Amino acid sequence: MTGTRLSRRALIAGAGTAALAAPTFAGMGAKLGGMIDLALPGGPSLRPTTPAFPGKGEMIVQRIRPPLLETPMAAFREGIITPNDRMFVRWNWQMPTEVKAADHRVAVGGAVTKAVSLTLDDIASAGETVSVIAVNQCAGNGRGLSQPRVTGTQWGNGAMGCAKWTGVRLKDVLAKAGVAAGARRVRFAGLDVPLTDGAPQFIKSIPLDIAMRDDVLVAWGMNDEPLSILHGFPLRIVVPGWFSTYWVKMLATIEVLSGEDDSYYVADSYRMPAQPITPDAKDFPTVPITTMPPRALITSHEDGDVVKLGKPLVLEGIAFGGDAALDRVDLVGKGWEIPCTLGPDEGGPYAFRRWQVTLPQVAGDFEGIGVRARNVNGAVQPADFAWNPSGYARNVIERITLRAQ
Ligand SMILES: Nc1nc2c(c(=O)[nH]1)N[C@H]1C(S)=C(S)[C@@H](COP(=O)(O)O)O[C@H]1N2
Ligand SMILES: [Mo]
Repeated sequence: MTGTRLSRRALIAGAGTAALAAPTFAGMGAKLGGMIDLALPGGPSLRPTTPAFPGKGEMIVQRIRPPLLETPMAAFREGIITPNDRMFVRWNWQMPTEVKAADHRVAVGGAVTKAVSLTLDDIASAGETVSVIAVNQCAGNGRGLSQPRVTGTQWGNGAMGCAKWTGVRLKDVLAKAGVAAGARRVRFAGLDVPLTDGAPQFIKSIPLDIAMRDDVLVAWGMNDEPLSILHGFPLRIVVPGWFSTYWVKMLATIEVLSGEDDSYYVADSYRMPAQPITPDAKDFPTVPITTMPPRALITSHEDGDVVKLGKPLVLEGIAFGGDAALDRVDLVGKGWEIPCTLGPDEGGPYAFRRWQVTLPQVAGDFEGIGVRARNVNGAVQPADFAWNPSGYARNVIERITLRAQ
């Protein structure tokens, strides 16, 4: 983590009212950019793209309201930081489209010594301002590639991005209320509420030891700009190494729990089979989605691209270690593998890192090649996809075929 210029003053000064004129399909009609093919094997694969969302460049539209916007893979071709106008967007329920910074409060309560209601100024002055570069990845990233097909947003691999997050440590905010003895978990709620009567609010909790980590933040900055409404203005939780379902946006409530969390999005949803299962399995034990496994993707080429016979071939892409630093990336084919060269470690253990490999001479087609990341804990991407009913935590080696001509 490093110090930053997006300081407390910037938070207060920059944070007036954030408002979002959310586009509708009708209003957006003229602005629809093009169509993009996500190459999803099990269903409709074409999606419209649009630059119509405020603060966003050309994004893949999975849903307008609540917004689900996917990052085009082209955004991952340069650098390790995903620009704010390309970061994917995901809301379970429609969020408020206007938030006044001056009126915003974060209630800290539950198993605490003294419940408090904090202004943005209180939060910003709760401790040292820190930044961490970390991958923000939806647990369902790549779900649309599952076979057999699964339910949920049919994402390609663009429900992820890497940004620099700036804020204060969650533990310093918790200290304002004082965590009571016997506390077990810390739960977060945002300003968004369900659209349907009786539907559960999107609230999520993490174990206390994770909440107390030095790099778990209550963040207001994303790539040196205040969070936009779409990304959770004015504050969001950042848990590096964990899937971003826990990175609650528009943070309004922090609740310390002295027992287990039986709320819907922890106890019933966002869960994986405890052991590998087959698609016909019923009534299997489940565990919550938590940390991210390592992943690598080729960004220089797409499936079906033509490469020059007899010439050298340079392949490039991004990788990340998940909940531990990246250790290595290998290019793998059928029965062979070649180590890739990692780019400089620019962002630390939770960031994207670039990789590259040069093949001296193209001698023919490359059938089903892919890249395989391993992290320093020894976690390595599997060759076979561990199917699960929600397509969570996909990290199978993604393969493409290149034609030589
Ligand atoms: N308040 C709130 N926070 C939320 C969500 C939500 O629906 N409401 N969705 C979560 C999920 S599932 C994801 S993948 C990330 C997406 O973060 P982003 O939109 O900034 O990319 O936000 C998380 N935080
Ligand atoms: Mo998500």
